[in-house]
Amino acid sequence: MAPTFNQDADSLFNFVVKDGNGVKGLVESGLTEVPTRYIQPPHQRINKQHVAQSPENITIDLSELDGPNHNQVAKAISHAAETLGFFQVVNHGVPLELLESLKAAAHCFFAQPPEKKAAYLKGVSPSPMVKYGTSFVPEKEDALEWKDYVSMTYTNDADALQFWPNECKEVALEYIKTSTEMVRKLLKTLVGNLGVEVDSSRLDELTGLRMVNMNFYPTCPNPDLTVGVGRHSDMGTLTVLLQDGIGGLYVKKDESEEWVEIPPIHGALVINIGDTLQILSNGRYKSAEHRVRTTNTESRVSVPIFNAPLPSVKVGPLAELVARDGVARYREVIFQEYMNNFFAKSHDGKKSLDFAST
Ligand SMILES: O=C(O)CCC(=O)C(=O)O
Repeated sequence: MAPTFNQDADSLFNFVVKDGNGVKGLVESGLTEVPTRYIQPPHQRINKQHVAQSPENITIDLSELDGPNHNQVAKAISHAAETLGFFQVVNHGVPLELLESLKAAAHCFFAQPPEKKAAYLKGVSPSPMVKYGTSFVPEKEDALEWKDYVSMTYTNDADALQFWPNECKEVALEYIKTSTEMVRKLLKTLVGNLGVEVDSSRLDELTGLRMVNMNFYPTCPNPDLTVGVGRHSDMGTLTVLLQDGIGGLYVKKDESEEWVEIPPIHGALVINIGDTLQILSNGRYKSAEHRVRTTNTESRVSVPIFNAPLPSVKVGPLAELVARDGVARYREVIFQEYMNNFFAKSHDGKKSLDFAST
């Protein structure tokens, strides 16, 4: 008979979080309905029927940035960053076979027995740069997210090859390497369209911290009651995200309660603006509030790279923009402190930006 965890919240928490069985272990224990701890309050649930269509939901051919349509494409990128904060790119320079290998590697990592994955739990992982876990900050959340993940922070190739899990290290490293050029190009375009000059070493600082996650969303018996990831914006500069064909990624239209689905497009990568770029641009570019629905059909995987400033970097609105706008909409923050605040709280829309408010 399937275990029931509802009567004993501690045993559920220990099984899923502390012992590292994850949501996947919970599903495999044979449950037929989600435990209470996973039930979201009504305002956080994702109703598939209430999804808007949006003309801002666009796909950009990045190869055109190097051709005669440069200005037009650069404008489209900036427009997307000013409105939805999300867009998709094709001809991005990351080989399509690598995208397939990344999805396969994610499945391969999570298919392992729990004890293999638990070797990367916080506190026992062989490196602080690798962490396996579930939900976002389970200790702080009233309702847990229906997601397991492994997170790999890049320091150098040798560390990645030594410490990252065998099932995914080579492809994850290749993903970072082949996407770096695209991220620089996008950031240069976005900053350039603000009419500000930023030198190459500053661009390096602003994207010097790179974290690849492999997210695994097991099938869920009650998608209407749960979330894969709750509403949040990303803390960094630009996120590059590979999603599989299952769907369920939603982004909030600015200043409204309307949500738009980012449809899976084979071979495309999703780009979204993070809080750092919103701060740097003095509010002109919008970090995108997004969330993920669960499904009861198939397990979903996604593989984001979070490109963020180096921890010691000071992040504040660009001086030229403050002079032009006549106001600094954010204060300057040390990115390590921004990050500490981000990871100390459960997902709550764009509240993370309050840390930099003036
Ligand atoms: O899985 C996705 O599509 C989005 C993942 C995400 O938002 C995150 O990992 O922060």
